[in-house]
Amino acid sequence: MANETLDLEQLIGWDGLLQEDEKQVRASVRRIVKDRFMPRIVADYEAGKFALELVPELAKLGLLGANLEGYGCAGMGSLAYGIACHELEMCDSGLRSFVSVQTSLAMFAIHTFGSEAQKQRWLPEMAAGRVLGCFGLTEPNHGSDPAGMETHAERDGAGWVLSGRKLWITNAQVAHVAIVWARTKEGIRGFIVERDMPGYAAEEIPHKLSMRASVTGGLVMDGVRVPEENRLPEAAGLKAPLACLNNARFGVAWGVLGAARACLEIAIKYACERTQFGVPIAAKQLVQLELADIATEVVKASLLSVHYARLKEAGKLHPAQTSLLKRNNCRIALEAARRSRAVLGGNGIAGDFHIMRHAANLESTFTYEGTDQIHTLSIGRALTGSAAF
Ligand code: TGC
Ligand code: FAD
Repeated sequence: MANETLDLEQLIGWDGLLQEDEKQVRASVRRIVKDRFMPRIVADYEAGKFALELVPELAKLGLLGANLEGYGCAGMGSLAYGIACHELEMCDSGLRSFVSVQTSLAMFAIHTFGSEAQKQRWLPEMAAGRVLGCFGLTEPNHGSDPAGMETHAERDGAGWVLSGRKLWITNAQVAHVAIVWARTKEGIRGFIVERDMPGYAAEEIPHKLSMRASVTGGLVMDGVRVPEENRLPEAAGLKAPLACLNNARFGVAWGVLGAARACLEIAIKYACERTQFGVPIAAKQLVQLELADIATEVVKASLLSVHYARLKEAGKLHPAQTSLLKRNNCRIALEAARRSRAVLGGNGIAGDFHIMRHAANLESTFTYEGTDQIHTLSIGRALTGSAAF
């Protein structure tokens, strides 16, 4: 008992919390991450490259559209999907982002707001990874406040003409289809824009210093003619894209705990091996304080995530609870990365030790899918009934 060690999974008590199918998802995603993604992530990150050629392997595991039913999707529960996001982000936030956007934003939008013909046409191909999607809500002048969007669509005979710009769009340059949100005379509507439609282009955002192993770009729509059959018929108003975001924010909240866990595990290993003043630094009380604080926050956040996942599975998770989870987990993950990095001293900034990469990525997770401040205000609105945006 005296010197028995417990790892983070044991501290959380995962095995008592997960059902058999959830443990299987954890094991299969962990394996592909270890065998296929981890060996290349340092080089990919430096090169600013996403491992596009491995997408079929993600699809084979049922990770694309994982939590959707039918149309070739795996129909996983929310907790299984959360665990998958957690394991992916143990490697890199960009890897989880790819799956999040394909699953929770692009496919979810079609699954929830699309016609039967749209679902039949796109979802099986997207689940197989043969068609990639992106989600265009943010614009150069409208991020936190998408209600002000300038992208607009005008009716033209049997179809629409779409013009405007979207910015900071994950998967933009690799997407075959973009879910584009645009203002119309009837209010905000969603469109499936295909990449070969004249007037549509995706542009790379150069010089990114975060999420370097993820594809991020801008969308340009210059009089793109989109047929009526590409409009999402069930999407009316801003609440449609915001409903997609609930789903995606849940995946981010689970994912960032994977990054936090990776950082903590690296810091523990390093502290046990690194000797200063004649003993491993792990034997120093101030180092143990760092590790204990990080572990405590990750354990608490994991337990909250499990509870909220069960509520989500029961259809009872309120958007304010999703805001609370996203905000809390992104905060503690960023703090975990910073404090873990310090445990490694100078080595903490070296790519081979991974933590600095996680820290840089986690800055993006703090901002995207609703900034920390926006979620603070969403919780505040839920508590007080007063919107302070
Ligand atoms: P507000 O008046 O509050 O709401 C308008 C309508 O929407 C409804 N609604 C929601 N519905 C479902 N889920 C939610 N979370 C909802 N929040 C609001 C609301 O009931 C209302 O419906 P109705 O029927 O009355 O019309 O809207 P607002 O303009 O005041 O804005 C509220 C605010 C600030 C919370 C919202 O604009 C917001 O969430 N802003 C943040 C924008 C954001 O998160 N953008 C993310 C872009 S996508 C992204 O970052 C992907 S990263 C991908 C990756 O790589 O992983
Ligand atoms: P702004 O809204 O201009 O905010 C700037 C600052 O002001 C923030 O700190 C913000 O919290 C603060 N602020 C704004 N309003 C208030 C307020 N009312 N009260 C207090 N503070 C406020 N978008 C997509 O649509 N699709 C994607 O796939 C996508 N992927 C992304 C990938 C990455 C790597 C990144 C970094 C972003 C991505 N985004 C995507 C965009 C992201 O959602 C936005 O960056 C985010 O919503 C914030 O918008 P903004 O950058 O315009 O910042």
